[in-house]
Amino acid sequence: MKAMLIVPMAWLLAPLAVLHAAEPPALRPNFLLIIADDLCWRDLGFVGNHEVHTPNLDRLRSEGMHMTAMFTPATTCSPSRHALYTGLYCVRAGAYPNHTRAYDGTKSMFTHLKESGYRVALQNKQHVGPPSTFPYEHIPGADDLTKTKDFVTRDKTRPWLLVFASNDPHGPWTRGPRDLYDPAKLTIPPYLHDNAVTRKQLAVYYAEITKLDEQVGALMRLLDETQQAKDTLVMFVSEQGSSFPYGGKWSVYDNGIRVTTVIRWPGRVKPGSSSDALVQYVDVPPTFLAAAGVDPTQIDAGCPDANGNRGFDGRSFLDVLLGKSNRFRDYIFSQHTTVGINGYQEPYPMRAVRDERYKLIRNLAPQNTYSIAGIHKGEPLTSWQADAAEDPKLAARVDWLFHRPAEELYDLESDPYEMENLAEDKKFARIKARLGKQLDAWMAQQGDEGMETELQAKSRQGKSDEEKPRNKRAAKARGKAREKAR
Ligand SMILES: [Ca+2]
Repeated sequence: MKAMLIVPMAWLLAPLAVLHAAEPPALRPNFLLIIADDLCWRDLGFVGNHEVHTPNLDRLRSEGMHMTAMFTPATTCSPSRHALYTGLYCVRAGAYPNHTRAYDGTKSMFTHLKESGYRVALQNKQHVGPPSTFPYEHIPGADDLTKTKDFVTRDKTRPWLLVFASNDPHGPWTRGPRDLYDPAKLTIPPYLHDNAVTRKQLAVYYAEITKLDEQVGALMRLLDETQQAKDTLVMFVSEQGSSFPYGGKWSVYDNGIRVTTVIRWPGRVKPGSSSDALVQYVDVPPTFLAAAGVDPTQIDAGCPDANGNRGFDGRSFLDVLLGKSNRFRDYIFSQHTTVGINGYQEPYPMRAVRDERYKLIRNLAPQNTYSIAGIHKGEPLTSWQADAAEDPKLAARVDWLFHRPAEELYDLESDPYEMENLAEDKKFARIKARLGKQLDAWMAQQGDEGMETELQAKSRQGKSDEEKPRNKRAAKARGKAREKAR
């Protein structure tokens, strides 16, 4: 009977604790953020792809909230993760090409939660820098949870943040139970060209999604075993699109930037609930801080925007999670930087803004050819090109991968695969102008100069200045050690 009384009290007290950030809430949750790698948001059982076996993710979804309109502001691994961890859009933080790093001094949710008493760790895939921006303890590998268990049980007096960054289903697709998927029997999504090569690749991609699902199952068992499930907010994100042509990665189409998101938080988030509120990765750190009783509006993100504002670009969507609201953003934004990507030939910068229904894309160098190693070379594209010799519709679809107009406008409601460009249709001129104004304002706030910014991308790759002296010191120490050994 006593326990029955305590539970409703916790419900009442916790939101108050969030409002009065100075007073720590009675119970601060642990955070387990699980990140897939190159998983198109559509390719999960509970999202509607019933050919992909994801029993553990299906269960997680039934125990939490499915957020159907989360978006990443970038469409490759490294800038997506920087935005997800820092709460800052990519250009402002300096982390906009692939294999990038934030400006020195930028802070992340690892910094902020650590400062408020959390223990913080990241398991497996990193792809962020500089190290001082991301002060986590690194746990290598994704398949062995021995060190994970040690981390989550080591100190019961302090809550923890663990980011579990899987490598699955990032290509090459070599892992997972392939026997589950017969290429001949698969349904080919309408945005892919159906041939034997596509089928074979889709089967091994699906197997690797099931591998990811097994990792999720193991993590959930670990929380159960260590009796931390009820105290832990679990968030799963699909990261960004798959590496199939039109699978979305390296593009700002919805397949690339839309993110399947599930949040389980026992006692706080209603099991089996859904929200279609527009949210972005940059909103995740403020939300975690709010859930931990820290006021995210008082945070110094460590890196100013073009107006000198030092707060997050994102805001807390805690009210959406708690079922108090289903409206959040009016617009989401994304960018893609080609310079510095493996095998890129010419700059091909993209910018996009989307509301609930429409998306405007600007390709800032439409006179160039978009060509990178990932989608424009090798299979399945070579087989698509061969088939296109006798299929004009497919030929046009293949050509679109390389050449796009300066502007693209889509009605996502009637055209969810973004195949009918309305940018030149006068009926949509007002919608295009409204979205264009939002995009201009976002780029200005970010200090994004379009092509200029694209051309500076390489200066945002590699090691930071902060790391270089450390390397020099290490090299000097190694030299001394060698001398001594002689
Ligand atoms: Ca990725």
